[in-house]
Amino acid sequence: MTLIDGKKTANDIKLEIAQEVKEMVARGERAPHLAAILVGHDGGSETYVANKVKACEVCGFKSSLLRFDENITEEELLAEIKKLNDDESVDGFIVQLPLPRHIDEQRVTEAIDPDKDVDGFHPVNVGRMSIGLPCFKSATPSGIIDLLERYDIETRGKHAVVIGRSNIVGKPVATLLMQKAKPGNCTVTVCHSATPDIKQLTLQADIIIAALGKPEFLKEDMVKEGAVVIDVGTTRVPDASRKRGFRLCGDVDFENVAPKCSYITPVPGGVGPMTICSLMKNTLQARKSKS
Ligand code: BQF
Repeated sequence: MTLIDGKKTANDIKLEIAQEVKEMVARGERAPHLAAILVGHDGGSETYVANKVKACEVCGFKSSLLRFDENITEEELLAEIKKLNDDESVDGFIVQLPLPRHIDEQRVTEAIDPDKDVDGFHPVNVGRMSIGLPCFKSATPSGIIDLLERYDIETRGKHAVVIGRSNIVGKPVATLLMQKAKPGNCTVTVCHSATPDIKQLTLQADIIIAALGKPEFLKEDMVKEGAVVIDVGTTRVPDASRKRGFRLCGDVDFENVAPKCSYITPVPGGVGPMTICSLMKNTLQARKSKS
């Protein structure tokens, strides 16, 4: 069993990006600039945005964090997005999700200029990705593909089973895995809450992507010997023995599943750091496409 070290891989990629930025700046070019909009004070969102700001520092990017009260109206938020769309000093920006219930996330996402949509959530980027055109790829799926590539994991002709069909992970990772490009060329099955017998399907999988958001859902009796298991779950589970009062829990029963796997990602330190890293890659790409 090989443990896939997402933290190290992400750090390696960030150092490659930092080197490239250093060379850009030495040539007299402006460093990439990522802006982030954070609404309210959700604990998870605070952490995620802090991770993104920190990654910008490591990569030599400029970052701007724009905080708004959770009572901001949808119209006010849309106006802030327009400002960032029009601000030539900003290469790319994200709106940290989830948003408060009174704001329509889809409307917000569609207000972002697709050329600055470094999360890759705008329908234009989703559509371009689905037909294999250049675009900003959704960060988590793109991080998963990078891990498969960096660990030289064969995907061609393999059966990948994706559990979960969200617009930000399940659907786009299924899209990338089925594409003819490398790594890809998988036969892909997508399971979800209406799938009658998920175990019957995961037992046939060479590669399992667990992205349903249910702690320790994937058990050892659902996994074929030698499978590759990618855990996308990041649920906060109460844990009094931790100083923060919780621990991050994946969608895989790691302790029991890991011995059966050829490769497996841990939580934390697996897919999560790669998600942040993909955002940095997209921001660098946004900067370069404008020069
Ligand atoms: C790690 C996210 C659900 C909903 C909205 C490193 C992150 C997480 C874990 C992180 C996530 C999850 C992010 C680890 C960003 C991934 O060491 O295992 C980094 O910051 N993520 C997000 O921005 O929005 C989410 C999950």
